[in-house]
Order: sequence, then structure tokens, then C-alpha cells
Amino acid sequence: MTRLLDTLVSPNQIKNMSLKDIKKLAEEIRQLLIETVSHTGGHLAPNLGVVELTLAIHRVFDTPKDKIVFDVGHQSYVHKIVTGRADRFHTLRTKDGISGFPKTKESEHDSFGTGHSSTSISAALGMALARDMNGEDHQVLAVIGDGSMTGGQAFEALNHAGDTDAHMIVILNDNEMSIAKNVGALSEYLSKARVASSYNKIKQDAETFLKQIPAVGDKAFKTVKKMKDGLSYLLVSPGMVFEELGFHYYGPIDGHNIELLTEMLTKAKHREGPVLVHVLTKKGKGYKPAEEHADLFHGVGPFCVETGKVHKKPSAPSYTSVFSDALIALAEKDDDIIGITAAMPEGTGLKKFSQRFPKQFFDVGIAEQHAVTLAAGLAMAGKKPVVALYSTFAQRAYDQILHDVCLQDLPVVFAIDRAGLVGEDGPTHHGVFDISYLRLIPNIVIMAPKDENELRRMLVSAIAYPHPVALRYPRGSGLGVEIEAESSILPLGKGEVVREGSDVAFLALGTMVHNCELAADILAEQNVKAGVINLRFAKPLDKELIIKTAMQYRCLVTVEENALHGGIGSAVMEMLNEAGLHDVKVLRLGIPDRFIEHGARALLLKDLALDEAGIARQTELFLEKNGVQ
Ligand SMILES: Cc1ncc(C[n+]2csc(CCOP(=O)(O)OP(=O)(O)O)c2C)c(N)n1
Repeated sequence: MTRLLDTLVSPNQIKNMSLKDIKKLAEEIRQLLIETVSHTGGHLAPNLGVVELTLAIHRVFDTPKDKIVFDVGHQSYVHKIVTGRADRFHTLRTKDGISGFPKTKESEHDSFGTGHSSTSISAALGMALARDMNGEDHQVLAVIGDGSMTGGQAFEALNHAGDTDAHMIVILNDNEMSIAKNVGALSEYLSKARVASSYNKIKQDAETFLKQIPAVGDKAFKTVKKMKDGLSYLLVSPGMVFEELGFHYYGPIDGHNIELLTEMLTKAKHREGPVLVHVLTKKGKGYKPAEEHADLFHGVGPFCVETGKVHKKPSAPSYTSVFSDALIALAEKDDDIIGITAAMPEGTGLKKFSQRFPKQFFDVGIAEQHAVTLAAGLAMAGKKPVVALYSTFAQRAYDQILHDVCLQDLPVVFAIDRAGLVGEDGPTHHGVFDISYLRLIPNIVIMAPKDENELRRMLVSAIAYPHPVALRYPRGSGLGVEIEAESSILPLGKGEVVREGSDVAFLALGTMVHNCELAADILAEQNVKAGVINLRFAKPLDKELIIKTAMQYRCLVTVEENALHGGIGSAVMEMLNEAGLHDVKVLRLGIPDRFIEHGARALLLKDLALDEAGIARQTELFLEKNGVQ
């Protein structure tokens, strides 16, 4: 049987489809999503939840003329499928394949690139204001989840949009979930709105029914009305908050009912000014394992479609889980330790901590800025906050790190997870800038472990140092070293000599220490004797060790999984320059000055010549050029 999907070349075709066909198309899209993500991994549950919503949007609006901004963009797969990318969808998140997030370079139907949350309303408002200035007449939509609505920027944008006449439509996709269960007062409000709307519906149905019964009808009707008046103070008007902010509110409506969605979106399209359409969806809709475990299937690795079981590769524990266990062990002895996450309890490993120490844990929603200043407040009052953030999302809280924490030299620990290349999520998620953007801030200590034991020692040290500390570690598994029973404090700003050599010395940090050891093995086969220094600290640098190594080897190769600009290579060169060591040759290896696309981490490292073979090859060329070989 031919699939409707195979005949779909333009989203415009959806407009002429019968409702029956649209429902069939929805079914086919669900199959494609499940089948593809079971191989590639990706954001399955969010996309299963927005199949009908996306089809209804394309039924009512015309892309690329009309602009849709998907918040975070992890739920844009259905949009990609119906805008001419169905045949390439199997390449999702693979190198040179379809990106897991909207990308203006990938399609004219993607009107704005996203990946970090809570930006959609700002971007859509900007587009709507520009449209009006240019005298154009297209529509602008922001599709934002209830989780992303907890981000401060979403409120800033609502506050501004409601004060303009610009016509734009915000679609609030409310599934009561962020990655984990959504948190916060807004989330509570939205739950009440759900209850209020079903209460109103029951009330209306009951009233109509009772009025139809002669004689008894009137009496019963009055009783129901009394009940309603008694209850109404408990209920909120569903759209009150948004109406007060200057939006015209529609909803809440069933986000899986295409007819209703079409009707509401058409109304919203023809209204003036800012409009908010509140839709209720089920995350993971249509695939039982994803409905039942929406958090696990939010962003999932390859899995078995029949059982819903994630394929687990046997491997060493992840750095995240080593961090998680080490933090719990520390908190067992110190109840001043506070764990803080910005809506990522599972991803940062703090979920276990929250279960063990519920009173010492805060999930603040997608609010990295607040998380950091909250930690500053806690630290000022004597607590020992550990803010676990992904490197890429810590960018959000830059001013808070600088102004609220470092300027006051407060002992806040930043557990910077997913530092380095993250792989399939791509440029919006690679954590390759943190050393550069943190290194210039006074007072902060920055370190990165070479393996699991060093991560444990660094966490113990971070809690003990009386300064702000950023401890960066990568996504994925550690090296599989045997975990030591005791973890002692590291001397601040001291590196270690991992391997002695004579021709060239690697100065490396974090993940790259191991790669340099392997590269040194390769070089040894060519009779090149390479030393390996584990710097441990990006700040303060081990001046004594670096100067000594520079004088001894005269040829240095710095290696880091961070941008070359402003990274440890830059730091070492600044130090050599200040020490007057102008004739020491330095090769800097790291992430070049461009955004790195998505793809498996190993492939990306190979492409950038940051795997052992690439490091060895580049080192040989460098030595040749400098007449060492
Ligand atoms: C600034 C920022 N912090 C954290 C994340 C990680 N993140 C991706 S999606 C998501 C939850 C989004 O929830 P919601 O908007 O409700 O969308 P849903 O997946 O439920 O459809 C989070 C926390 C992010 N993308 N950006």
C-alpha cells in the first residue's frame, strides 16, 4: 500500500487533504518517528506529542512565507518530515544528515535556528515587528513547551510582546513535562487551568442535560449552579495570566484533535495583536513505552521498538554517574552541600542525589541564571552549593557566574557536564567554549579530570577550595579505571607529569590527556619521544611545571577539547610570552574557530584530528617543520 508520506512533497498538500487522510498521515509519521529514532536516537517523546499540532499548523499556515519558531527545536522532526525532508529523515542526527534541531541552512521552512530553550517568543516578536516595519503580511508563530515557558527569557518576551500591537501567535504546548516533570508556580497554574477547563466543560454539559429534563430540571440546575459558585474560588480562569500580559488567549484545547486545532489556529490567525493558543498534549503519544516513560524517551538512544528497551553498550560508567555517586558520598558527611539543577535532574546525575537528600536539592526549571544566583545566595549564607549545568547551557548564566559568584569570590561549585563535543546534538549543544569564557574571570578555579578517579578527587577539592570552581567533564563513559576508595584533595593549580620524553611535550587537559598518551605511543614507533603533562587546571595554570617543561623540551603541543581561541593553548602562550620564552615552539590543538556540526563524537574528533592518530600526525608535521625530525 502506498504511503501518503511518499506522495508528500510540499506542506501545502496537507491543506487539501481530507480529515481522514490527515489522520492516516499522522499515523504514518508516528511510525517513521519511532522507526528512525530507534536507530539514530533522538527526541522521540516530544515529537510524538506534536504530530497533530504540527499538521494543523501546516494546514492553516503557509511556510516558508509564514514563519514558525520552534522553541528548543527538539520537537521539529514532524515539521521536517512534512517540509520535504521525509526521504532523508533516516539520516537524522548523523554526520552530514538531517539535524535534530531547526536550521535555516537546512531548509527555507526552518525560519530560525534553536537548541537552547525559551528564545522562541523573542525571535518571533522580532520577526513580527520587522514584518510590520517592512509592510509585509505574513504570520509569525512561536511554538513553546510548558517547560521552556519556565525560562526567564520567555517571560521577558511575553512582557514585551503584550505591550506591542504586533500580531504574533504563541502556541503553548502544555504536556506537563519539561524533560522531567515540569516544576514551579507557572506549572501549578497551568495544571489549575486544565482542571478549570474540564470543570467548565462538565458544568456546561450537566447544565444542558439538566435543563432538558422537565420539572426536576430547574431545581437540579440551581443546585449545580450553587455548587459551581461554591467551587469557583478554587478555580482559575485558564488564560488570566496571559490575558493580563496583553495576549488574547484561546484554550486550553485538545492538542490531538486536528479539527479543533484547525479551528482555533484559524481564529488566532485572523485576530489582531499578540495571541496565545494553549494546547494540551500527551508527551510520547501513540507509543506506549514513550507515553509511560516520557522522561526516558525525551531524548533517547537507539532502542528496540517492540520492547522499548534502550540498547546499552557495555561500557565504563559515565562521568555523570561518577560525579553523582561522589557527590552523594560527600553529602553523606556534609549537610551543607546543596545540589541545584536547571531542569536536568537525570542528565546531570542529580536525580539520585535528590532522592537521597530531598531537602538539599533544588530543580529550578529551565532557569540557569536563577540557579547560579540562587547558589550565590546560598554560598553567602554558608552553604556549599553545587550547580550542575551542561557546558552549553552555562553560557546562559555568564553574567551571574561573573557578577554574582566570582566577583564576590563565593565558594560555588559549577559541575560543568557535557564539556567538549557532545556528538549528535550538534553545534547548539557542543560544550567547547567554557574554558575560554571562564578563564578570563578573576577568582575562578577551572579544572578537568583525565579519568574517573581524578574527577572524584577534583570534586572533593572543589568543595574544599574557598573559591568558585568550575569542574568540567565530558559526555559519555570514563576510561573504565578502577575506582579508588579514598579521594584526596589536589594541591591547587598543580599539574602532573604523566610520561617523560625528550623531543616534544604534550600539555593536555581532561579527555585529551588519554589521547595524548596514545599519540605518544604512536610517536614512539617513529622514534619520537613525547612527554605528556596533565595540566589538571586551566586556571590557575601550573606556572612552575609549564616553564620547566618549556625549557626542557623547547617544543610543546597543547591539546584541549575546547575552542583554540582563549583556551589552554592561548593561556600557555601568554605565560611563555610573559616569561620571555619567545623561542619555544608551540603547536596548539583544539577546536578551530568555527561551529562544529553534528555527528558521532568519535567521527568529529577524527575529523578535527583530535583523536590519537590525528594528534600524532599533526605533531610529526610540527616537528618536521621545526627541524626536530
Ligand atoms: C537553556 C536550556 N537549558 C536546558 C535545555 C535542555 N532541555 C531541552 S528540552 C528541555 C525541556 C523542554 O520542555 P518543554 O519545553 O515543555 O518541551 P517538551 O519536551 O515537554 O515538549 C530541556 C530542559 C535547553 N535546551 N536549553
